[in-house]
Amino acid sequence: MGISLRDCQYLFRDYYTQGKELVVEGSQLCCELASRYAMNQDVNGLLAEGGDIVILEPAGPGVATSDKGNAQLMLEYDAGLAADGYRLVIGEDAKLVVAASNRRGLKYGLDALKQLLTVEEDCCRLPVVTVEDEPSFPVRGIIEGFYGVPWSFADRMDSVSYMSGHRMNAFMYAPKDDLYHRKLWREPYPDDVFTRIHDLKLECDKHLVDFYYCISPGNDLEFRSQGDFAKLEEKLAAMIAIGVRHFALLMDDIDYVLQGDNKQFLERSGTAHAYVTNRVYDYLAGCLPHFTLAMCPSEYWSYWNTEYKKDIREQLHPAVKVFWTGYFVFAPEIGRGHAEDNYSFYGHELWLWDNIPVNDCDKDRLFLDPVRGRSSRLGNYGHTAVVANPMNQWECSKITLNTMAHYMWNSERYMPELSWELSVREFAGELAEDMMFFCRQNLNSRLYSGGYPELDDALAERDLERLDAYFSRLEQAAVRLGGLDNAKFIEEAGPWLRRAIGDAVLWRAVRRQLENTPGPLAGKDVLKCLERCRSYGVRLGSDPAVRAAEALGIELPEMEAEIKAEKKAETKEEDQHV
Ligand code: 14T
Repeated sequence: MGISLRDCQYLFRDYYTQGKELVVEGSQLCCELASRYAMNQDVNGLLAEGGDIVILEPAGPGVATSDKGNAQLMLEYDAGLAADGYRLVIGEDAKLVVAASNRRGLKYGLDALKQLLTVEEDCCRLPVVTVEDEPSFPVRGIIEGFYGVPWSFADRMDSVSYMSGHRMNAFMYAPKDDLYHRKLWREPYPDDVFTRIHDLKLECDKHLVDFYYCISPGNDLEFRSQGDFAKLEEKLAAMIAIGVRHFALLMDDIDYVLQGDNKQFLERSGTAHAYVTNRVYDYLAGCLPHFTLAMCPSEYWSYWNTEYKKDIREQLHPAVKVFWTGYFVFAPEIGRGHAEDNYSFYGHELWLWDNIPVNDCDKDRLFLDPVRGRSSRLGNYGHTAVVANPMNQWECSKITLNTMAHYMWNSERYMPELSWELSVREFAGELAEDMMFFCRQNLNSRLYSGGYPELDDALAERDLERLDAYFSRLEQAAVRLGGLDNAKFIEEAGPWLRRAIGDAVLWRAVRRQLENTPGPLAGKDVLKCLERCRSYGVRLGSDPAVRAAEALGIELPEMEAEIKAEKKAETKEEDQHV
């Protein structure tokens, strides 16, 4: 099925069409390449393998190919276009033009062509259209910056190709619990880990995603120690050697009050953080003609002015970008006021480290809702990057991340509910309705959330029939999603899917108790189902069965007490057997 006009108007910034269609014969779009510039080398490398589009490259200068295409493709350099932006023209005469000012723009233009293409048995259909598109933020992507078990390299590889397919261009490597990133920042990576980082960097190159190496030396750096700087430089040099050109120095979540010699030497932490960052900047400048450096200040979460920010503003090299998360780490809203203020306090380009959908503080929860509450114009208030800090569960992070990708590309047009719908549809295909129901039970507790209306209303009215319907719907969704053709999702979301089913089972026990033995004390059956629910170690955001039981007057034991009570009962039973 082709993409709808509504979706085109949402996903592409300017979409000019008079509703005409181009139909060419053949079950593939075979494009004869009619131009070739330096940045067009390896044009086929720009297309995902095995797609419906083939580009026939000329055999050599002035030599025509023997193959005949069913369309002509012009790839043009247009300096007037923004980085990563493109213009795609699909003409009635089967002449296609993709113009861009960099290779990534060409790729996005060809991706757009692919999205617009409908292939039938014997023909290809394309809208006759001009698309003019460019991003709201030059840097868009993921910062793997959470606590807890870092992603596997397989996750990271997949995230890179996912990003490239969703117009994101940055992967920032900063897992808090990679020992060599933070705790043992002085130590070089062991060979086997380093080889995998190298492979990841190569994967980034292949997908036109910039790899950022981030390091967090702030916990115990001795600012006057030449030895410490040598260690830091050694770490960076190893990355430079494998082609890394983008870096960040992270000073978040450390005790940043200077002590001892550090205090003697630099007096204030803002000065100290500007000092170390500037030294890293100078080191990189001595090694590389082009590079990017960002820093995360310790005060990354506040929106008021401080001496720390003043020191950074006045002393940090102007080319260094400064991360922040919006106010209070998990920002429900990032509006114009806070954005403009913090930009003026830091006085450097701001990079939004958006703590969505990260769940490292809520390990028993999944967050599956769209990003909401970010000003549509952060780009006008000093922001040149937006990166998402995802969940430990990479596959499950795709739902929120896809909505963020829409925001990153076109924040002015961003619509959370529509993005959510598109994201869920892409993720779950035919099971989109079940997936959406499941997502609606797992909202980000730290952000705006409208609550759980399907459940909350029925609970408020103590409407048993509606509750019955809710729990059957939940169970049905969880069972069907267990059959989704996505092993990674089943593995990651498994505990939550099982818990959803457990909640439905618990609800039925509650229902039986209400009918047979009314009274506030939870019966054996209810306790058993509750224990099973708790054994998964996770819960849905809506927490439906527990809330339903409690709303209907059944007292459920706290976890500890319940375990004790159960243990007692078990020993009794065993005693009886003896
Ligand atoms: F640097 C930052 F921008 C940042 O967000 N740092 C950490 C980050 O690694 C973590 O994943 C994220 C979410 O937990 O928040 C920061 O760490 C915190 C923040 C807290 F408010 C750790 C504990 C907190 F209480």
